[in-house]
Amino acid sequence: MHHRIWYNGRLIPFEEASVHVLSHVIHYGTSVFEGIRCYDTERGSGIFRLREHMRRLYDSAKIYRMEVPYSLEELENAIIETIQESGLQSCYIRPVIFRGTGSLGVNPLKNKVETFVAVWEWGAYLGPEALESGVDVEVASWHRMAPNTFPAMAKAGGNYLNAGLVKMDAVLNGFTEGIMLSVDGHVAEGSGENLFLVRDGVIYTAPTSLSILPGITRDAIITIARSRGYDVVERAIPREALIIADELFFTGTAAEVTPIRSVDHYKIGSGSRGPITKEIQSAFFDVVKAGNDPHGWLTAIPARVEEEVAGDGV
Ligand code: PPE
Repeated sequence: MHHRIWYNGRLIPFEEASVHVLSHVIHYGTSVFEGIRCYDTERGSGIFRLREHMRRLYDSAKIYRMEVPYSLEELENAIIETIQESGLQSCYIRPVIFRGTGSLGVNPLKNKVETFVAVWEWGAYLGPEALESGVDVEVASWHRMAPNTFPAMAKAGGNYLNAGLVKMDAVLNGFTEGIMLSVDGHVAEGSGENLFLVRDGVIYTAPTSLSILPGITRDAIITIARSRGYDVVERAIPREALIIADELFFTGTAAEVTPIRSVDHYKIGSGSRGPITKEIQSAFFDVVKAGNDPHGWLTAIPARVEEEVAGDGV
């Protein structure tokens, strides 16, 4: 189903939501964006950590000197309106801020800042079996950017040229995903996911100083794991620690909590979802599926006002 797109302040039909070929973003990848999920929980539709995603979006825009013509609250309302209009109970939400037309050449300062929000249904990111059985991955030959090349804290369109190389190699080599190392060879993250490692009951993940995206699911999983009594350590992880890990799992908005069952054909742990991964995954799904929300992470989608609903049928 093609849902309406919120484009520069208005909800417009899907077919009309196009950009000019001379938009700066087409030539130079000058966009910042978010990926957010709205869940159909047992207590109604709720957006997972909307405020945190919007903060990261506005941080990304600030880093790239983009002046967003809408306040954060206005864009949150635009997202809620787009979901309401779509009629979807659960969806993936993609707000994008990009440099449009204005001038040609690298300097984007004179190019218009444009904004849109799209929503669509998106199932399990790494395949329907992945959440239970785990995925097979490789260590990628392309690394994450060095800290003095691209700002890793910005979720920018151009960053995903690197991610795309990693993903294409992985898929063509018969794997589901690739794990990138940092510029100095430590474990960083997947092409679209953060990574966690379990060894002897302790949970490890890379620090943000290694040019990973500071994932919002990563932060939620750290909170969940600590609240269940686990030690979660953010520190540089050597590549070979992947091989001897008891458990590995990915986290991300799209990937949720996905176990990894092998790396470069090395079996990880028992070769299936490990017990701590399972526990953390269940605790995560208890929030987003059951709607048990001790941390206040869900933003409810209010029902549409009555005249609008009535108006639809007339
Ligand atoms: N690292 C990268 C590189 C990344 O792209 C994501 C999200 C994460 C970590 C996890 O961040 P968070 O979603 O805040 O927990 N990747 C998004 C885009 C996936 C895509 O194919 O596009 C996502 O999961 O929505």
